[in-house]
Amino acid sequence: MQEKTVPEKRMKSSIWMSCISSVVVLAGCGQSQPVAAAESPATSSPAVTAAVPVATTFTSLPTGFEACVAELRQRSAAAGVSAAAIEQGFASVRYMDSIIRLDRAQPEFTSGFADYYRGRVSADRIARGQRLLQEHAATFSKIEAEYGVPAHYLLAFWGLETNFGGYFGDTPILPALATLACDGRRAELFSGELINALKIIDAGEMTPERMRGSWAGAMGNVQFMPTTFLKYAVDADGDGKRDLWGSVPDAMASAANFLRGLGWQRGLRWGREVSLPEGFDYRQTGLQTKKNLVEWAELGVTAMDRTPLTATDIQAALMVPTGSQGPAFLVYDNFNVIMGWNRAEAYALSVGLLADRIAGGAAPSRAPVDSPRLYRPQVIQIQNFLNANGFDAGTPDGVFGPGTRAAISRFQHANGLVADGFPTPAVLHLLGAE
Ligand SMILES: [Ca+2]
Repeated sequence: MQEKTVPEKRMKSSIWMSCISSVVVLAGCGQSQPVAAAESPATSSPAVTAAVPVATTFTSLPTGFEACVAELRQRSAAAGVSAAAIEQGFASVRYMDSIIRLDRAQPEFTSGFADYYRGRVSADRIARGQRLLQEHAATFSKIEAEYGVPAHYLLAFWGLETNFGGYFGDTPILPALATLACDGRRAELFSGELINALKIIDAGEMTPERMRGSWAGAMGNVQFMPTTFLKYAVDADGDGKRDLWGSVPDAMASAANFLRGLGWQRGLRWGREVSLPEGFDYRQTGLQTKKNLVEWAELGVTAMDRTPLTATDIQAALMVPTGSQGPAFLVYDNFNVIMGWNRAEAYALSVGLLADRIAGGAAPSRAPVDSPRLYRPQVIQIQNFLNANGFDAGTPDGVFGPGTRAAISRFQHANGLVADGFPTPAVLHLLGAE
């Protein structure tokens, strides 16, 4: 079994991972909202990552929007933004109530991975990705040679972030970032993003009027935050500007440059579907458990056609996003790179699986299993039950995340059940939450 990026046309099946929990629907959310807000703690926008530090560190901002904005202007000047760009940029800044409402929205319920996957790795999206692969073949070929990231991955990010440029978000970025900076909860993060947005304007790479995107500040075809833009965006079409809105070569090369910066390993895949033996101990699933392929093979993990795994020291984690009845995946280092772009497991698996399909690979052999929609009060009830019975689920927050899943797995094991952490109706019954 090759671990290369070469698409596996022969692969009979493939599939999915373990995060019933990372798919959260925000109450009242409209368009390009974060796909998995509950597991993107830093901010809910996609291309924010801890790997990309904000430009400046601050103490707290004054309360009151006017005073806060005055302070932000001073800090922008201190950070080297020109007076002209400050005037131009702040002319549009106003308090946006709607941003705060979106930022404070609590996830109403947790949806399962099966729903998430079907919505994002659709036949239409695969076909469009394949057409765009042909259309921009020369561009992608140059990008892969330079950055080491194959076209099908870039297309998968592009497809998931904006449906290949179909929607960038129409929120004016500067007022949105100023509002979030002055809201206080993540003042440091968003102040830095605002200043970096002004630097982009100062450099003449975008105007305040055209600088629009998601409500949390993500911009363009691949939804970069301003800090990511400054650090990783590149001018690939040679017009002297880094245009992530209007230039496909710029957007795709920038995405590749970002992934390389996050540690993408040339020539390696994201992961693959695997087959697990009867009686497998599912407590070994989840990103926290890494073993090399030799060790996984010793545990009975095989390729889907039951041939042995390649005996290598490649490190991998095993994911069963919809439990023991759904598909299982071994994920490699490049999967962690995808998680560096967006910390939601469901997102990262969808990127990998969409990439495989765009490259001509088959769908996973086992379909993800549907799971019940879990509402916040119900999840809190489950978390309280687990905590009360010694299966530490952490602080009850109503979000079905990896901690809750792991606690359910321990509960299942203690009760002689398959410890896959998946909340089937039978498991919910035992947890007192049907
Ligand atoms: Ca350009």
